[in-house]
Amino acid sequence: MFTSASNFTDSVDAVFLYITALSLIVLVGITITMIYFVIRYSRKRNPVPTHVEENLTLEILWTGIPLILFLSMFYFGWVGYKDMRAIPDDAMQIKVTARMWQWSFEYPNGLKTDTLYVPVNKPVRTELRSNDVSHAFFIPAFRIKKDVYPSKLNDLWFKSDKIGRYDIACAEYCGLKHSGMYSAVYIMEQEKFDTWYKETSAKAGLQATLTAPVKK
Ligand SMILES: [Cu+2]
Repeated sequence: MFTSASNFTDSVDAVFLYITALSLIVLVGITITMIYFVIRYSRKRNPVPTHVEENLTLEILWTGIPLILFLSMFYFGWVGYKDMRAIPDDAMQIKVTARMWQWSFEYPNGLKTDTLYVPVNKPVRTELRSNDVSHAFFIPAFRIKKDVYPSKLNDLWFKSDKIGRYDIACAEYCGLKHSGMYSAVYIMEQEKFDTWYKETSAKAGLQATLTAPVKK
């Protein structure tokens, strides 16, 4: 589960583990306290009810501690999210188009593919558009996901240092064959990518350039 396949994997997994661990601690803590109270303050042991006065210290503590814990979850999530929004200027630009029920990718020179091929260790910025309904671009191994709308342009970036093939899924229910809306991203050695890009572009009658004007 915890394999590092992109620049975001470690931070997302860390936040995930942190939230799970904290939730478990809180769950166990509350359950133990509850069981203790049920036994300690049962009617059998306390036939006469006591009137309980307010306790300001206790109230501040049980408000303050959970607040700090929950805000810390937010903080770590926010830090990771900020990195996801800081798109490097030298990122390779790929236009991603979603439609029921497939993905298509367009390289800066106009080359179109149904599978994504990118070089290893290269930042990639994907521009996400939909031709019909709402979809979501999801690469589970990279821990990145973003909604894809017909009316609004979204973008997302990643960098992978692990050669391999990774699933691209649609993570927003988009109709009958939503569950089959898969593609893949291949992370390739730079030279292999260059060769692939040159050959595939040539077949499509295109020049193998990666320097089309950046549109933001
Ligand atoms: Cu979809």
